[in-house]
Amino acid sequence: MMNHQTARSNSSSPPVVSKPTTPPGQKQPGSQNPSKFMHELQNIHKPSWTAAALCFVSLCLVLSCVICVWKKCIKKDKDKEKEKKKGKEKSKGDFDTEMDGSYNEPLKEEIKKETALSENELKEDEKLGRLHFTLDYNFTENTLVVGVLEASELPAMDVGGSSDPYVKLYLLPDKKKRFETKVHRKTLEPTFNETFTFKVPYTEMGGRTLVMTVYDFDRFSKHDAIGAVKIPMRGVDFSQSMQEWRDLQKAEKEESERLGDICLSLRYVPTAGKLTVVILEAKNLKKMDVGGLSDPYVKIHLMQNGKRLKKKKTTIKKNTLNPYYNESFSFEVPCEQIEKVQVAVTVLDYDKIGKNDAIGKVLLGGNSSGTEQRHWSDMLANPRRPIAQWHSLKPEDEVNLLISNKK
Ligand SMILES: *[C@@H]1O[C@H](CO)[C@@H](O)[C@H](O)[C@H]1NC(C)=O
Ligand SMILES: *[C@@H]1O[C@H](CO)[C@@H](O)[C@H](O)[C@H]1NC(C)=O
Ligand SMILES: *[C@@H]1O[C@H](CO)[C@@H](O)[C@H](O)[C@H]1NC(C)=O
Ligand SMILES: *[C@@H]1O[C@H](CO)[C@@H](O)[C@H](O)[C@H]1NC(C)=O
Ligand SMILES: [Ca+2]
Repeated sequence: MMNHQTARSNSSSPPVVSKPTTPPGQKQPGSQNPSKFMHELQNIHKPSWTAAALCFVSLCLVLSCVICVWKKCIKKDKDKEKEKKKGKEKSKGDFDTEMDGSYNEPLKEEIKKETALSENELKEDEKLGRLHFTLDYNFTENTLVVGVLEASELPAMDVGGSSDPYVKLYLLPDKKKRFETKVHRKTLEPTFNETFTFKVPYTEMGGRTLVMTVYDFDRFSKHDAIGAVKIPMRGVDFSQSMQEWRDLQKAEKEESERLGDICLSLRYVPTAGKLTVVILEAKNLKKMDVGGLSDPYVKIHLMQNGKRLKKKKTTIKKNTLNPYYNESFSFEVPCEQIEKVQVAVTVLDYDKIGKNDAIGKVLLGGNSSGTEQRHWSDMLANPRRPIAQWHSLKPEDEVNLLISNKK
């Protein structure tokens, strides 16, 4: 915005300066006139000179007025153009949603939010940093390959003047297949250097939008979204690989389906070969019962190679979406095994009749991703000490897909 304005005023100022300089130099009266007439001539010329000067000053005034009005007109026109463009984008978005019937409602919501946000951005003009990434389409494998390289100039989200950034990415309208980079501690210039592949037929690429959101990791609260980059795939030329820096735009606070959050602590004592999981509490759980709140309880599975080794569960908390448990579970895991196991934590809604529905799930372990991996490695780095952390619940089938990939 700023550059735009300065550029405009620079280009329009030269005419104001250059025009006034031409008239004065030309009006030199001839010095060869007979001396008799000189006096009279000078008498006549004197008033005409002042008149000329007056003329000139008023001309300048008129000119500057004209320029002023002209500039305002141009600005209005440009604003109109901007609005027109925005309108076009809006209608394009609406068209998008009509293409994929099943995702109509959520997408429309999102587009509305997006346009509302972009209007806010114009006003606020916040600096959220930039993201460096690559895009490739592999025509033999039918995969979109996204390289998340690095971020730069990220804002500080923590009290200490730093952030703990990581990136989540998915390919709209499919929100189930999600990837996360590792968390990088206390940096505003993280180098991620990770690649992720989405299997999508080329014919479907036009309707997809890649969303990469940079988050600040926090152990004890919900992770803040720093900003996001959204790239509609229809505009990308896949005949060559693309590498680009993009400014992060303000991200929606809740980009995923809200299932709720769970707080648990992990503790490992290597000498005793004991892994302890304390389920502390959950909050903002998704409402599963039609006629009221949920009756949540938590199942904990110790897993290896996709197989369930042990199973434990908490008590059922009746009629609440914010249950408090503080229940502790221990597993025997020898030192040489700890790198090979995983802990799956599932929050379910108890139903007297029928099957209990899973509200959401998280998977912790060496091979888990993002914040879950962070929690696990913090536990291993601090033997004997319980380490508590909040996690956002993920859809059960998304986590199960992760588990089955590890078989
Ligand atoms: C596509 O993927 C295959 C297998 O990973 C690889 O051998 C090939 O070089 C890739 N092609 C391109 C254009 O990247
Ligand atoms: C990024 O990863 C590639 C392959 O893993 C490696 O060759 C390269 O040195 C890495 N770059 C940085 C800056 O870490
Ligand atoms: C949680 O449980 C532990 C062990 O049973 C107990 O010592 C602790 O006081 C409990 N914490 C709270 C906040 O209730
Ligand atoms: C972690 O992933 C690697 C490579 O995909 C695999 O060899 C290893 O068995 C996995 N470990 C666990 C605990 O799943
Ligand atoms: Ca943080």
